[in-house]
Amino acid sequence: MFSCEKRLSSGCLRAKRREWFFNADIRRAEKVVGKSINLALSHRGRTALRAVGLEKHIVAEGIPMRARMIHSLDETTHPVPYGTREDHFIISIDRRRLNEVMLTLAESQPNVTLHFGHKLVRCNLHTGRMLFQLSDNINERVEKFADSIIGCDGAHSAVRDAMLKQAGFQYQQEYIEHGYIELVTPPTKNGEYAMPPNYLHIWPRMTFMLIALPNLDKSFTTTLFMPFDKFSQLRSPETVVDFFRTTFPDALNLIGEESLVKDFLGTKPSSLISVKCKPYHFGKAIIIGDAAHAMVPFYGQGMNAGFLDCLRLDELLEEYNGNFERVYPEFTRRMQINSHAIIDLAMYNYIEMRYLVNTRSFLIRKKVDNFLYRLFPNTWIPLYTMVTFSLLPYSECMKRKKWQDTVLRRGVRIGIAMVVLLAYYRFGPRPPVRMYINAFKSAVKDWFYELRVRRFELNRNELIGMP
Ligand code: EGO
Repeated sequence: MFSCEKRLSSGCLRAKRREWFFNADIRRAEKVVGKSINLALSHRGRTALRAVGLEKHIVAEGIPMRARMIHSLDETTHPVPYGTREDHFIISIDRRRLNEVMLTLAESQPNVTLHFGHKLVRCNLHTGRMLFQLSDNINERVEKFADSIIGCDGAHSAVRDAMLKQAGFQYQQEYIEHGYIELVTPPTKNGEYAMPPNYLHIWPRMTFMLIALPNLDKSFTTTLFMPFDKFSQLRSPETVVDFFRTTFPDALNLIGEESLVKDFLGTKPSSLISVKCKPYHFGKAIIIGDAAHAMVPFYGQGMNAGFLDCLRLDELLEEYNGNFERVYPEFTRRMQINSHAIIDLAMYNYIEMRYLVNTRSFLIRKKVDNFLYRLFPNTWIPLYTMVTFSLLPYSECMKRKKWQDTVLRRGVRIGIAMVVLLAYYRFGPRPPVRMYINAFKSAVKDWFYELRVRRFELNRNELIGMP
């Protein structure tokens, strides 16, 4: 999706003509391949939708998920609430519906034109020239000129490709070893949800992760994350069913063997890519959303971060009276560290979730987090809660999490030291008490010194620019 801005009367943003170009019209697509069917909408995404008057509409078409439902290997389930407040829920929303609503609103704007079947093949960031290939006729090319180009054309952005050739553009991408496929958990024979609907269902199994999000038609979209290696090992109906029987027994019952085998062997697993780059603008062009910061899906923030880009860009355009030359660098300046932070957080989750040894460790982590949150609701906000239910910049969420970790570590060490000290005082030889006190004092001093060093190193690492 690209916007080409044409100033009709300079200065006034509303009067500006905006043209948007799309590869395809998702509303008319048979099936959207290689993209997940549902998306998790949370506070950041909702805030952006609210700004364009779409929040109520979209929320009404989504399904609230108020807790995770953890599925253990022994087929027991454990709900863990997302928060303490009534409004602490995330929303499962259908990608196609979401696009329908947004496209229909965009189309109704007098200054907006949508062009479908236009695939960007080349663009000049400095002249604003864009060359499109038409899907109706592959040999036909269309040329357009714009005052400004907004590239929100996804993880494999063509606008970003043009930036790659610019001196000073930093770029880093990573394909992770996991791929994913989507399976369907159909409604029961009575036409009811096969599992409780208002949950994000998670089957944590170390390197294999299964999640299920509810749909309005009473089915669940069930996504399996697994290393590509493993996908290529499971090539026959028997091995697939066996794998599910030993790894996700309850899910196998709900999906059904026949449909599992059909979906599993009939679809090629999609890959997951993480992209960091800097800056987000060159000449007349800027990139936002996945084009600027594609991330792995293990935080459920990709769409939310993209929508927030739109809101922040719009606010800046307002603030600088539509002056792109000033808006674009400012956008990069403000968004960069936060985009990088959520990319890292998503990647940490990918690693962290894999190394959770079993469902129990997952549960314990979540329960300890929630417990501390109840105890200190203003100071000890779990990372997931900050990221999902607040507008605190992603980099701030990360900083607070680091602080929590340090406090926790310090607390544990002081606790251990106290116990050792008391035991020694009680059972050990008995030199003067003052010696113990001095030893304790210098130990505390050492810890604080170590903390300062670590904080300095953290900051220094953050300062060394690129990712
Ligand atoms: C310890 C345990 C530390 C996406 C668990 C961190 C992500 C991470 C992919 C869930 C929820 C929306 C999602 C939680 C953690 C969507 C999400 C979470 C997945 C996978 C996902 C949670 C679509 C990480 N949010 N989340 O806490 O419930 O915790 F499981 Cl594979």
